[in-house]
Amino acid sequence: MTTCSVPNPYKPTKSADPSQPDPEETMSRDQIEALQTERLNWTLHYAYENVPAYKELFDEHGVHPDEFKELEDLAKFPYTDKEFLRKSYPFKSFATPMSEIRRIHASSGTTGQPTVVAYTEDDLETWGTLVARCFRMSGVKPGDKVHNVYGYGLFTGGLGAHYGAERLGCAVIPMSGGQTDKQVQLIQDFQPEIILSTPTYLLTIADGFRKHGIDPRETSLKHAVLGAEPWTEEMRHEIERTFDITACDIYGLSEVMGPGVAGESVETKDGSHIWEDHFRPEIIDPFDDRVLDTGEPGELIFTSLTKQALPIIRYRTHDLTRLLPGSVRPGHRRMGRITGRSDDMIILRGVNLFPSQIEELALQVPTLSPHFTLEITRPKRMDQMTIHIERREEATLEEAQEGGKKLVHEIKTKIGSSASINVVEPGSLERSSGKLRRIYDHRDK
Ligand code: DLL
Repeated sequence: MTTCSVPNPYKPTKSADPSQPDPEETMSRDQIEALQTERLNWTLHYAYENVPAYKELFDEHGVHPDEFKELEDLAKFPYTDKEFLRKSYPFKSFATPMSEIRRIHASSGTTGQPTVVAYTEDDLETWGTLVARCFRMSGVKPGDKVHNVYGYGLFTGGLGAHYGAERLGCAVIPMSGGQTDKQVQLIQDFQPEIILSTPTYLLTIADGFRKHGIDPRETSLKHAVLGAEPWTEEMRHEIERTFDITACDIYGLSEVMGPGVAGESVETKDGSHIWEDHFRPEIIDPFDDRVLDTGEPGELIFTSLTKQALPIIRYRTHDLTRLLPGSVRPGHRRMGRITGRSDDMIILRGVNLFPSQIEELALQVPTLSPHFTLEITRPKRMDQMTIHIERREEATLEEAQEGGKKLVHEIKTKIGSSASINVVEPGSLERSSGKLRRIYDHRDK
C-alpha cells in the first residue's frame, strides 16, 4: 500500500449484524466531527504525497496539508472539479499502484472524455457498507429479494447497489436497465420486495405492467430506493400511489464513490443522511465560491475522508441543495432534495429555472402525466420554451389540453417564465432506462 507520513486512522470493519446500524451511524455530532478532523488530516497528507496533481494544485494555491488543524481549515484548500480529474485521464489521479486497485468505473457524462474512478479492496468494503446502510434505512431487510434496475457496467449504479444489497444479506436480481417487458415478467415471477431504479424508469415499468393488464399496485414490491437523477416530492407521491409502495432517495456520484454517499429513512422521508464518517460535505455559493452555513442553499462539495484509490478534495458536484441537521442519525447531516444541477439550469429570458420546478407543477395537474421534455429555442432572438408532455391515459386530449393551459399559467405565476405547451399521446415521448434527459436546448445551433 502507498505510504503517507500520517498514519491512516481507518480500517473498514464488517458490522457483525447487518440488520443493525453500524457503530459510526449512531455517533453524536461531536464524535463525528472529531473523526472527520482526524481523517481529513490523513486524507490531505495522503493526497498531497501520493497524487502529483494534488501536490501541484496545493502548491499553486500556496497551502500545505500541515496547515490543517481543525475542520474550518479545510476552507484553505482549493476546489477540484471534473476537469481536474479529466486532466489525469485515465489513471494519473490514482493514489495507489495498480496492484492495489480492484475495480475501475467510468462516468461518461454527456460530452467529452469519461471520468475514471477506482477502488481498492478497502474502498469496495466501505462502499458496500455504506450502500447497505442506505438500504437498511430505506426499509430493506436481510432476506429480501432485490430487483436491481440500475445499469450494470461502467456506471457505478448497478454494481454499487448490487454489492450493498448483498452486504445487507439480500438476494439480488441483477436485472439492469431496459427490456421493460422482461422487467415486468421477472417481477411477476420472482416476487421481489424491493426495487432499485431511477424514478423516471420506474414509471416506465409501471406503464409496462399496465400494458400487460396488471395493476402495478398488485405486485410483490414493498419498497423502492430511487436515485441517480433529480426527483421531487410530487414524484415520490406519484410512485408511491402507483405501486402502493414506499419510495426513498439514494444519492451519490462516481467521483465521490457512487450510490450510497447519502440515503433516506423510510420512517421520516425527510431527505438523505450523508455518511459523514466517510465524507465531509460543504455548501458553497456557486458564483463567488463562499462557504455557506448549514441551511443555506448552494452547491454541494465533498471531501473524502477514507478513500484510498482516489482521494477527492473539495470536489464541486454542481448539485444544488442545502445541508440540514441530522434527524434519525443526529451525527450525520441531511441534504435537502437536489433542486437541479448548476449546469442544468435553464436561463430563459433572464429567469432561472430547473426541470424539477416544472415536474413539481406538472404533477399537480391531474390530466397531465410526469412524462415531459423541455425544448428551448430562440426564434427571432427571443428565448422560447415548449413543454412536450404526455396526457394521462384516463384523460381525453381536450381535458389534458385544458390542464396544459393551467400548467402554463402556474409556471408564469410561480416561476415567472412564459412557456408554450404541446400535449402528446401517452407513450409517445422517448423513455430512458437510466438517467432521463429532460432538456433539449437548441439555442446555440
Ligand atoms: O448516478 C450514482 C448513483 C447511482 C446514485 C444510483 C444513486 C443511485 P453518476 O453517474 O456519477 O453517479 O451521477 C452523479 O447524478 O451529481 C447528481 O447530479 C445525480 N444524482 C445522483 N443521485 C441523485 C439523487 C450516480 N438521489 C449525479 N437525486 C449527481 C438527485 C442525483 N440527483
